[in-house]
This record gives sequence, C-alpha cells and structure tokens, in this order.
Amino acid sequence: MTRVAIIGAGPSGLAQLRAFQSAGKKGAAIPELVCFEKQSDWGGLWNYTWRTGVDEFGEPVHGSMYRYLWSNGPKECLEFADYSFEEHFGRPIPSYPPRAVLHDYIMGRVEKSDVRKFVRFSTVVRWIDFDEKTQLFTVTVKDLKKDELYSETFDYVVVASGHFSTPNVPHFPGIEVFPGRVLHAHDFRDANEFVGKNLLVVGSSYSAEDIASQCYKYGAKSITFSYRSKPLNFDWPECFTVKPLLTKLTGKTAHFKDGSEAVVDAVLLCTGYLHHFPFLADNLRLRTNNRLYPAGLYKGIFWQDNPKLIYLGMQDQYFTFNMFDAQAWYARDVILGRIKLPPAAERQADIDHWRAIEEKLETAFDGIDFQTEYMRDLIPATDYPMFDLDKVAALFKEWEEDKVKSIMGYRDNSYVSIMTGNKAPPHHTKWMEALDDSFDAFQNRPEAAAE
Ligand code: FAD
Ligand code: NA7
Repeated sequence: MTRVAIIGAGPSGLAQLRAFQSAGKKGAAIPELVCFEKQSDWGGLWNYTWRTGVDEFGEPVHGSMYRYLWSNGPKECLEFADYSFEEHFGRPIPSYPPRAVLHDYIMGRVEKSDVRKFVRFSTVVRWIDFDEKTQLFTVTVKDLKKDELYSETFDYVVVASGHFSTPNVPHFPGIEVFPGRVLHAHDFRDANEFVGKNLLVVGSSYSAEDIASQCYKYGAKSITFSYRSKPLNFDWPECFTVKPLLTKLTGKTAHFKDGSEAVVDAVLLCTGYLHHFPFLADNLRLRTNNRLYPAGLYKGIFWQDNPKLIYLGMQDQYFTFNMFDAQAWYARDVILGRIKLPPAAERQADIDHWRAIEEKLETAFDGIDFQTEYMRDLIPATDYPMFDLDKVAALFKEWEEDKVKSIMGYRDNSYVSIMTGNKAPPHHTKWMEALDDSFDAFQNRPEAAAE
C-alpha cells in the first residue's frame, strides 16, 4: 500500500488529512497516512504556548503566536470552502476573531473528520532522505515521550512544518550590552510586560505592525519603528515615531541611519523568519526567503527535482487556510493518480512563468492579484469547492484600505461571507477596548440574552 508521511499537524498538514478523508468519504481508496507532529496537540502556530526557547523535551518551541492575537485579516478571506464559520459556530460571527476562536474553528473541521487517528503526537521528524533505487523516503523520527528514535519508509513526503517559527535575528552594534529586554517576535507573548515602556520595534511588516499595535493597546508609553526598506505607512497614534534603519545602540539610546536618536527601554526584533528544515537532506531542502512564489516548487507545491516530495504553505501568505486546502487537494489528487504531473521541462517552464510574473510585482494589490490567480490555477483541477475568488481579492484590497483609514480601528469592520453570503455582526466590544479576548469573552454576547 502507498504510504504518505505528513510532517506537521498545523493548518497545512491538517488540510492534507482532510483532503484524503474527503476523498475516502466519497469512496476512494486512500493511502496509509502518518502525520508526525512534534507538539502534543494539533493546530500548529494556532496551538498557543506560553513557552519560549525550548519545550519540555528540549526541542525548539514552534509557537510564534502571542496572547491577545486577533486575526490580522478578515476571516472571510480565509474561510474553508467546505466548512464555513456559520457551520462551525451555528451563527455568523464577527470578521476579526481572536486567536482562540480561530483555533476552535480550525479544530472543528478536523475533529468532525475523524483524522486524529493518523497523527503521531510528540513525535519530531529528525531526518529524511530518499533512496533512488527503492524510490522510497526513509523518515527518521523521535518519539519524545518514549525517548526513542525510529525510522519508517514512505512513498511520498508532505512537508507541512510551517515557516514562521525559526526567527531571523540580525545583529546591531551595541545590542549585546543593551540594558533592557531584547527579544524577537517569535518570543513575544504578553503585551503587559511592556506597559509604560518605550519600545523600539525593528521591522516593517505584519509582526511589527501587530505587536506594536498590541503593545499600544495594553499601555506601552511610546513606540519607535525602525524600517530597512519601506516604512509602515499608517496613521499611527501620537506616541508612535517612524525611523529608518537602526545603526547602533549605545546604552539605552538607539541611533538611526538619518542621524536621529531615541531612548528606549526594550528592543523588539520583528525581523521575520527563516525557512528552516533541519530534517531534510541537501538535495531535498527548499531554500528560499519569504516570498509569494518560492523557486523549485511546481504549482508552488512539488519539489522540482523529486515531485514525490511535497511542500505545503511555503509561500508568503495573503490567502491562508483555503490556500493550504487548494494545495492539499491538488497534492492528494497527484498522489491518487487523478492528476498526472507533466515532464520536468514542462514543470520548469511553468515555474519560470510564475516566477517571472512574481518578480515584477510592485504593490500589495499586485501581490493579492497574483495569489488570487494562483488559487484560480489550483482549485478547478480538483473537487475542492470553487468560490468567488474575485470577491476575496476585492475584500483583501478593502482590508488594506481599511487599515489605511484606521490602523487601530480596522478590526471593528464587518464583511459579507463569500461562502454563505451573510454579513458578519460587529463584535460586542471595539478591538481597542476588548482587553479580555478569551474564547468565553468572545462567546459571551450581551445580545445573546435577548435572542
Ligand atoms: P504551522 O502553523 O507553523 O504548523 C506547522 C506544524 O509543523 C506545527 O504544528 C509544528 O509543531 C510542526 N512541526 C514543525 N517541525 C516539525 C518536525 N520536525 N517534526 C514534526 N512536526 C514538526 N494566518 C491567518 O490566516 N490569520 C492570522 O491572523 C495569522 N496570524 C499570524 C500571526 C503570527 C504571529 C504568525 C507567525 C502567523 C500568522 N498567520 C496567520 C499565518 C500562519 O502561517 C498560518 O495561519 C498557519 O498557521 C500556517 O499553517 P502551517 O500548517 O503551514 O504551519
Ligand atoms: P515578514 O513579513 O517576512 O517581514 C519581515 C520584516 O523584517 C520585513 O519588514 C523586513 O524588512 C524586516 N527585516 C528582515 N531583516 C531585517 C534586518 N536585518 N534589519 C531590519 N529589518 C529586517 O515577517 P513578519 O514576522 O512580519 O510576518 C510573518 C507572519 O507573521 C505573517 O504571515 C503575519 O501574519 C504574522 P524588508 O522589508 O525586507 O527590508
């Protein structure tokens, strides 16, 4: 029987399990699936942990999410096409749910699909190589609880281990003797730590924007952004300052490229993540920066030099959960023999075609349109339910504009679900005032009593 190893039980790995389960339900014979997950539960980054550094087994902590994280894009853009928010919650819910609510939604679909039996938890993948003679992968893993290493062979390997977990940590002169807290976004957990503090936030992408906003919400005194290429052009509150790149730190004073200075209490490096696959042999390992079309992946999925090696979710993401689905359904159909991969030269020409377009993208809107076309390329090839991708693209653009209108207020907007056509109700409390963002606080709707 064909055996498929799936590395990671985050949204991408779970999409792969769901894709096979969905085919099985319709009568297809599905291969033997083994999903290896190093954490003790599934959900990937959405499985929040208070830990930083190493876990209870000495493994690097995967989690990069923090307390008080809310969806940073409209939930209508990431909704599963085969499992709506309404189906899960029994009612429409607000457009920007807190982390715990999104976690509940992701879990809901897989819990109902009976796929947990395929996952070996607390099992970290240590090494994978491929034998040309047998055409099999040997996957060596460690059962962390039993403290035992073992190997098994597989016909296909699906790498769904994520790429927002290993921090990219640049050095700035003087940082080693900075008399205050220095941390990367990966280790940020609780904004309360920074109440009343003057923060330097290095980086100008999603983590910088969101962590700075959150620290402001919970009471930081001031935020100084430092950007390398492009500033975060939003209408920030008065206590925010935007500076070019940090050149050095002397004591608590940060010096910037334009000669200006700021005195700060803590340095938050929101400087992105590395695609890091310490378990893959050189000839199998994807090497890329964070971009919309990493090189070497046909359809953004299949390793060009050996398409039995499959990567999910390795691109930078506008689309998330439903894109992982589109990829997982496509990968499933290749494994099931429903889609035949073209010869290497044709695959390479396809990769080159997408890369050439990607390299010319200039604006966020270009990026949104590009990833929308990518979705349009994948979905019709499988039975993943098609949805109105133009509406999703329009909604992403509206979201970008809403952020420009009010960076601290955009999460109070409501949008129409592309899957159900129903409009989201507003959240009972404005984002800036919603300090308790627990699942219970979210569910505890004052209006529910009257229903
Ligand atoms: P992950 O969620 O990273 O899951 C990978 C899994 O692989 C983990 O469970 C990990 O333990 C496991 N794993 C890794 N290595 C091994 C190994 N060697 N052996 C066994 N298991 C392994 N997306 C949104 O849609 N909305 C948001 O609001 C949003 N906010 C985000 C905020 C932050 C701070 C970050 C970092 C990301 C955010 N994202 C958001 C994007 C996020 O990438 C996706 O939502 C999603 O979690 C990606 O799923 P994944 O399965 O590809 O990777
Ligand atoms: P991103 O989106 O990959 O952005 C990384 C940022 O870090 C980006 O602004 C980079 O600037 C900056 N960077 C990287 N290296 C440096 C150095 N050496 N000096 C200064 N600045 C640097 O990562 P994020 O963490 O923001 O977002 C990742 C995910 O987490 C995302 O999906 C969110 O939803 C949450 P650049 O523009 O390259 O000059």
